[in-house]
Amino acid sequence: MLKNANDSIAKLQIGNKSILFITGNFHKFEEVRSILNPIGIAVGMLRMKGKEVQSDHTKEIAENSAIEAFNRCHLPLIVEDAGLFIYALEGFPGPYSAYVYKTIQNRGILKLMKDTQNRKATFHSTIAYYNQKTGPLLFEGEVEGELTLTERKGDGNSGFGFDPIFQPAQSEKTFAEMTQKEKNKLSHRAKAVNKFAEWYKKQVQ
Ligand code: ITT
Repeated sequence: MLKNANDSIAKLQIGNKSILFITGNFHKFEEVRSILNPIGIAVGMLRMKGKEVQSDHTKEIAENSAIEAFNRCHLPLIVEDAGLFIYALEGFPGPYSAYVYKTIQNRGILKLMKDTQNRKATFHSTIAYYNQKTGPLLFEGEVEGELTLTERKGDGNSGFGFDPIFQPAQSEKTFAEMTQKEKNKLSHRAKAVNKFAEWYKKQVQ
């Protein structure tokens, strides 16, 4: 498996602005790729499931995942840890977002929030970059918003995960009602990726 991955990586490293995104989530990869590719940073997706540390902070999870992934593939890479933090639920599901989405999904979240007036929530993203020289470097992004009363997908990109129930503060639409371009103007992930890109472009001229 790693041999095949290395073959594709060799093809990817045509210029020196190329990195791997270690993720099993193709939606996340697409969002990140659509920001990095147009500014000349090639990014390849590698699914490589490692051990994820338990922590309340996306920072710690992303940093540890980057170290673990680098120890296995020895190539410049990014990983991202993201989560939805709901105020009225003391930050739940936060670092447990993937598990909660898989088990109770959006319907379950809306049920938990039934009769709750305070619908404020924050999406948080930490991108961790790792290469031999720099070690782990962290870039963060956040977006404030509200949970909707029902799932709303519209004819946007339909999004993924909690997108149909999250409406950012600066918008009338949920993330799922937006095109990818619209989501990338506001999202936690786009903010973290843009910070990373700004730093990365200065390193690799
Ligand atoms: P990795 O392989 O990259 O870890 P993942 O899907 O487990 O993929 P995260 O741990 O970063 O990704 O995110 C946890 C969950 O939070 C994710 O599965 C979604 O359900 C939800 N989530 C994260 N970012 C989201 C976004 O932009 N829109 C909607 N839901 C999101």
